[in-house]
Amino acid sequence: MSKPFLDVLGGAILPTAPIWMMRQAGRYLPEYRVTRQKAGDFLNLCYNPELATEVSLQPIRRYGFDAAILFADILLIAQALGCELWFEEGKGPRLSVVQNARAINRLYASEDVHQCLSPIYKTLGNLSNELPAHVALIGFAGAPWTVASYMVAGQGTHDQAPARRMIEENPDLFECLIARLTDATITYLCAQIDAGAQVIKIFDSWAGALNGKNFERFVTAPTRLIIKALKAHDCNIPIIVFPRGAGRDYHFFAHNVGADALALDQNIDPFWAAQMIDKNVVLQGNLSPKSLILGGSRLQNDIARIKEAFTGRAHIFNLGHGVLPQTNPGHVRDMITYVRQE
Ligand code: 1CP
Repeated sequence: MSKPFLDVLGGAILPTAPIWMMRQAGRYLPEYRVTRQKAGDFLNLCYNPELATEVSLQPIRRYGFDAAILFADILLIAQALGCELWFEEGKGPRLSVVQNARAINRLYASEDVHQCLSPIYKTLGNLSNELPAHVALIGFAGAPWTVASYMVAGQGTHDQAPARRMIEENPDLFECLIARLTDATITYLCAQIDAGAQVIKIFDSWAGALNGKNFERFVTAPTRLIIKALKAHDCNIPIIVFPRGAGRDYHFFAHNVGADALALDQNIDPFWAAQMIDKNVVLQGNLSPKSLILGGSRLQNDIARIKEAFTGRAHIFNLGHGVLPQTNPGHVRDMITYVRQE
């Protein structure tokens, strides 16, 4: 059976775009909250293949999305490299900081990440067996820059100032950290492909915090290396990149890194993207998560504008960023109806 999501990634233009949502398995769903409670905490949920499979399947069962995404987190790789990682309720991730050569040298070798991450591969194997035939399976990782920015700060920040300071003070040392993450991410993503991931998405959620030479060196170059290695591992694996906030750097990014598809954040005008971005690049996005919270005519109008902009292009419907916990699950159903209405 064909999978519309994979067909579009191969360049097909369908009458209605395939749909999934960033963070579609998450706290806006009551069934997710029940399973998360059963797991005890978020990390236990990520490392429990049975429960992680269950939460990935929940939005597929409820809404019939065209793709399921592995349930995990971009920061697990830091833990697999030997950093401490925990999630503070209501506050977000916390990590032991990596800010000097000693801390970088202490990180484990790439091949050793499997020891920590093997439950993730098991989740992908379960999902491959359990997903309906028309639904594609997405594996993912954070891009080295975004993951490094959390490792240097020890937590999320609004402006990535600690990592940017490290770049200013010691760019070569920062590059060592990026190189270690690039290697580990390649190892991790190749194993995800072997375990059943049919598409890989690389989240560079903080790409917008760098520009110019630093954007090329720490955002574009490592992602290009990762994609080259993944294509060498499996020449058919489609790759989606998400350089959130990259603004005008969006324009050539997919081409510069060799990606098949570009996920657009909600600050990119869809008409600009449709016109400026090479037709060979599949576009994904880019409804604002706030529009999904508001619902009603705002939601309907925003979706109509996205559909109009991407008419005649290979397009995957998605949000510009993750679905927010306060989202009404009914609005998600409305979104799907509006997208599929011809
Ligand atoms: O309390 C909970 O249940 C935890 C909330 C949560 C969830 C559901 C976190 C904490 N991570 C996740 C899962 C997750 N994270 C997925 C798989 C589920 C799905 O998409 O359906 C994915 C792909 C991610 C990716 C992720 N984690 C990103 C990149 C995408 C983005 O949102 O920009 C980032 C930056 C993270 C870090 C992270 N993990 C969790 C939080 C709250 C954050 C952001 C922290 C911060 O910057 O303050």
